[in-house]
Formats: sequence, structure tokens, C-alpha cells
Amino acid sequence: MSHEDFPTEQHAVVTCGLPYANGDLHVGHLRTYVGGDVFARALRKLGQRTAFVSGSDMHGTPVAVNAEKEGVDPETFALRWHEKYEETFPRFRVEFDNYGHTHDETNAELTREIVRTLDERGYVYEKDIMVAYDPEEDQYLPDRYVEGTCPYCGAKARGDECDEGCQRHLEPGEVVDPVSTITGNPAEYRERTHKFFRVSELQEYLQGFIDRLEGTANARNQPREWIEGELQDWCITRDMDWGIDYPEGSVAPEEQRDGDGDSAERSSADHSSGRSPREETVDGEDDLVLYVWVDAPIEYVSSTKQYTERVGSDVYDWEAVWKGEDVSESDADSGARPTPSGGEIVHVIGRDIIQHHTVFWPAMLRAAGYNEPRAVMASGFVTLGGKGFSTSRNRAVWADEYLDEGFDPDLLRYYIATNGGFQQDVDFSWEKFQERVNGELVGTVGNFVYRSLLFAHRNYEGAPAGVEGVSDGVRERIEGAVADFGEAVNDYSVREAGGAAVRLAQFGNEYIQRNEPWKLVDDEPEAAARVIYDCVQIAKAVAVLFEPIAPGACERLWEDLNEDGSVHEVGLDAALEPPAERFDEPTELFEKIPDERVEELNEKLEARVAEATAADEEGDEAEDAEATANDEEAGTDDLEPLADQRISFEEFQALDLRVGEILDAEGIEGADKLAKLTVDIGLEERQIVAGIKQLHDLDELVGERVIVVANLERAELFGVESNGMLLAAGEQADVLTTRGDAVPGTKVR
Ligand code: B3M
Ligand code: ZN
Repeated sequence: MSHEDFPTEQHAVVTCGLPYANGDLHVGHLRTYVGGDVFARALRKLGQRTAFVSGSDMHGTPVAVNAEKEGVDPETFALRWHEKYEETFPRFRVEFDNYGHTHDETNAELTREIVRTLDERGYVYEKDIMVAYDPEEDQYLPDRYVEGTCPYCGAKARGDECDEGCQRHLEPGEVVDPVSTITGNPAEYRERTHKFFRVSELQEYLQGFIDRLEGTANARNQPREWIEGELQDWCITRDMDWGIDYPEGSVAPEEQRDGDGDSAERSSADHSSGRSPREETVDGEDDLVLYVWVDAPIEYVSSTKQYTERVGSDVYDWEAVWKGEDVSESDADSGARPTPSGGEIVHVIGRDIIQHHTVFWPAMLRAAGYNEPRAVMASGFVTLGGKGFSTSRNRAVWADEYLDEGFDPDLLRYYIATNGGFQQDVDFSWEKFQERVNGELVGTVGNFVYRSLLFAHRNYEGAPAGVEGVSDGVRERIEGAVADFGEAVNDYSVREAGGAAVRLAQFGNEYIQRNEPWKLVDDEPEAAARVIYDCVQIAKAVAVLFEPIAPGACERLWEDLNEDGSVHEVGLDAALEPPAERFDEPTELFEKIPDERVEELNEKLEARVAEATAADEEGDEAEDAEATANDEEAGTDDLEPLADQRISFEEFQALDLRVGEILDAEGIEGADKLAKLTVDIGLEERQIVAGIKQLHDLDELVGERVIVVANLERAELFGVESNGMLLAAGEQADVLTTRGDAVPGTKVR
């Protein structure tokens, strides 16, 4: 890896966290996959050779527990979900170059090889530990088979993670007051011998690694406290029989004993009996399977390998990407920076699995002689009504449901990729979805492209002939957008990569509006032709730059522009290549979502959220009636979680907040919620569009002192320019005001 700006000479691999093959996908999952897909496409646009890979996570208790609930063996169960995911991702235009699964032969073999290497290099040792056990069921209780209290923060926690509290990974035996999730009985702790990986020996290396790591700020900062504190070794085996066997002793002979003589066709992981967690085997010999978090990330490598097997190593060499130069056993735990070699490895994950990707995984890679990741991009969660998605409570917008509603996947891609920074949590709402679709996709991008191409087609049958290329000013704008796009990729900002195209289309709209070619056509035909040529060029550039976010729409636009080849394959240079002189009447790229549709969707969703919330409360009451009552009293139930990302004082100061006085307020015709305000902010008067029409008597707002974000970028809402933003709290737009008599223009600090 180089740490040079993209594009680099090296091959890149973009991976997405593997979904557990245990249930339906929802919009929350899609955030990571869409983000990964956008990033991989954007890298390719820059000219970086990139493989985009992932696979289903088949093992571990998340799969075993759900399979057991259905009374199906885990292999059948997981394969069914795997096949479902294979179908679902392309329906959202999330197109992996390879999508494998952790239970296939490639991954099982590579996992055994890597673990053997760790073992041979002295990174693995055995230790007796206390493991939760259900005496009634006569079973050990790994991971999700046990629940209890987090020893670090006191939240309710699963056996292997503090999912509702501090998000820490928990080691076997750590959870306090363990309860079996099979019987609900208190669990006992029993002594067992397990294998441990010496993460602690790699502390110095990891400290260097985290300083080098690129990606989103959460992934670079959050792990510091773990890496700089006391690093614990990591238990890498479990008392289960669903998984990949620990590769030693009995493993190899047992495979040979298997007797069908055709081990290649046999499913690789050795136990698929459906008995999970492990019961003692007949001969009393009980072996360990690897912890799911060992073989899961190895699938990133296996999946890349499968891609190479398909396309050939001359096209894409997985070994060069992942292996490069091995570090010897003795060097591996030193903090020395590894020799730069190998590929640009970028992991795209959810923010709950940062620790696995910035501590355990790089430690494993390093100790086994593989290359380290260049970047980790950790996405925020998608919430509903301020609370996390919950599969079991049906508090979710499901992937299938979205498609069944007949929406184009590009709309959701745009919304979830650009509605906030990648690492921020996003509260899903159909209104916001509609606002972004109708405003930016239909109003800005679609509108600009349609009016330009229609005018070009009607008057010139394509890009006007005889124009000597694009005008200088427009060329500069396009070059600026291309540069912004490149910068966004290098900043790992999916949102900004999308923003570059939308801003260019916005400029296009202003350009056509300002130059009014329809007025020039008769009297100044040359001037008209030049303007329209420029607009067609902008439309072509938009197709190129917006492809990562909206690959379907850009494919249509490319066809409308009668361009050769595939918009998915062209590089950024194509943005300034001359457009075609012949094309047909264009199609509309995006369709407006009517208000009735949103109301209908909202009703469904609100009913579902209410039901889920009621279910939550019932559950909570059973556990802790008092705490729930207090919460309700305080009305905190619906609050969005606090942002986990701190900002610096400088970042805060970048906001120019001012006291303003509302001079005039009127509704915007046709818009349900928007009001156009004239606000005196001392130094000047501003026109601000605010979503408060339904919620306030507009006349009463005149004279109110309000707080204005004065340096927010200008926006156009419903065709009306908004130059600043009003601060307001909550769904009811409770407008913030001042308590004393600060005059308009006073800075808020
Ligand atoms: N299967 C899903 C999760 O915890 C888990 C990811 C594995 S990535 C190597 O989000
Ligand atoms: Zn915790």
C-alpha cells in the first residue's frame, strides 16, 4: 500500500462487512453496502484498478441461534440466506466482483492455513478459562447463547459484545450474571481449555498502524483507547460444532476418515450437523471450532482470491494485493512500518465492528505475514424515529419492502449515501427521502438534464454542430467538479463524491437559466448553440460523476446522450470529451414522489414504529419497570442517540451563528411545509426557506428573534433560494429564540 493519493499504481480492494446469513436485509444494512459500492465505483472512475468483494458470514452463534429457532440445521439455513443476499445486492445495483461465503472451501482452507501460520509463529497459546454453561441443556454457552451485564459499562450485553452499551467486544467469561438464552436459566461458569491469539504482543505494531490508518475519523480515533490501553489476548476458539475446526491434531485425520474420497466437493467446514452448541461427540473427543471473527474477515481475502481465479492473475492479482512482502516472525510485533507493498485495502463496515477491523484483524494479518489495510470507513447507523433498527421488533424498513413499493434503487442509494456524513447516524424518514428525491434528484439533476437535452434534440438533433468545444468558463466548472470528486474519494467521503455531480447540475441549471438560449435561438443562433453545447457537455459530465451514486439513472442518461460504451467503465476524462451530435428525445431520469405517497408510507411506518416501541416497553418493563417509567416521564424515549463523534472548538467556530429578526414570513405555494422568511441579521437581510409552515402561524413569527446559521451554503428549495438556516428543535420545529435582548447580527457562541 502506498498512502499516496488515489489513483495509485497498486490494485485496490474494497470490502464490505459480511452480513450474517441469518435474516432479511434492511435499509440499515444497505448503508454499508451502498457506501462500499459507491466508493469502489468512484475509485474506478479515478482510474484505480479495484476489486469490490464481500460474502456471507455463515458461522457463529448469530447464525446457529436463528437456525435453531427455525429447527433447521445451520448450513441449510445459512445457505438459504446467502442465496437471498446474492440476489438482493444486485437489485440495489450493489455489484460485487465476487460475493462468496465463509463456509466455502476457499475460505475454510485459507483460514486453516492462516491459523496454522499463527500457531507455528508462536502467536497462539492455550489457557484454561471459565466458560458459561447451561446445566439443564448440558451445553456450553458461547457468545449469543448467553446474556448478562457488561463488566465495563453495566449495560445489558451479549456474551461477545456490549451491543447496547459501550460497543466493546467481550471475551468468554467476561459477561456478569450470565443467563442462558436457551432456557433463560442462570448459567454456570465451567473451566475449559481454549486457544488464545497474542494480540498483546502486537501492541507496538498496532500503535504504528493506527497512526497510519486512513478512512473515517471514527475508525481512526475510537480504537486508540483500546490500542493504547492494556491489550488483551483474544480467545479464538469456541465450544460449538458449527464453524471451521481448529486446524490441528484430529482435524486432518478426521477429514481423511470421512470416506467419500472427494474432499473438494464436500462442504469444507467440518461440522454441519446442526448440533450447536457442541455436545460431546460419541468418542468423547471434543474439538474446538474457530471463533466466527477469525474466519469472517479472512473471507475478504478468500473472496478476492476467487475473483482472481475467475479473471486471471494478469487482470487482478489477489496475492500481490494481500501478501506483498511478508514480515518475518521476529519483526512482526515490532512497531516498524512494514515495507510498502501490496494493494490498497479499504474496509467498509458498520461502526459497531470498528474494534474487530482495527485491532484483531490487522493483528492477525500482520502476524500471518499479510498486508495491512490502508483505510477503514465505518458508517453510522440508520435509525427510525431516533432508535436503532430492530429486526426482531420489525422496527425496520426492509430492502425487499422498498423495492416492492416500486422505487428505483438509485433513489435510496442517493438518500443513504448523501444524507449525512458517512459516519453519522441517519434517521430514516420517507419525508426526508421525498425531499431529497424531489429537490435534488428531480429538481436539480433530472430537471437540468431533461431541459438541456430536450432543447438540444428539438433544435439541433443533438449537441449543436459547428461549436468549437465547450466554453472556457464551463470547462473550468467541469474541471472543478472532477477535482472535487477526486478530493472526496481521497477524503473517503461518499457524500461529497455525490455532491460534486449535484452541484455541477445546479450550476448547469443556473447557466441555462441565465443565458436563456430559447430567447437567443432566432436572433443569435451561434450564441444559442454555444450555450446548449455547454449544457450537453455538463450533462455528460454529470453522467460520469454521478454514476457511482446513481448507476441506473446514469446508464439511461448515457444512452440518451447516445454515447458509446458503458458509463460504468469510462473514466473521469470522459466528462470533457465531446458529446454526440445526434441523440433522440430524452427520457425523464427521476420521477417526483407525490405527497399522498409519503403520507401512505408514513402511516405504515409510524404504525410499525409504534408497535415496536410498545414491544420494547413491554420488554423493558418486565426487566426494569422503574427505569422505563422514568424514561417515559422524561419523554426521552424517542430521542436520537448522542453523536459519538466529538468536534473541535475550531470546528464549532466555523459555524457563523447569528441572532436574526424575522421581518416577513409567507408560505411557499405548492409546498406543504415550506415558508419563505425575510430575516434581518444585522449586517444584511436574508431570504431563508424553512420547513415550518404547517407548524406555526406565520404571521405570529414576524418580530421574533431567531438563531440563524449565516454561513450555510445556499440552497434552492421548491425553486426558492434559501440563504441561511433557522435553528429549530424537533419534529414540531420549535424555533430557537433569545432570552435577553441581543440585537440582530450578534454572534452566537
Ligand atoms: N458478520 C456482521 C456484523 O457484526 C458480521 C461482520 C463480519 S465482517 C468480517 O456487523
Ligand atoms: Zn459495555
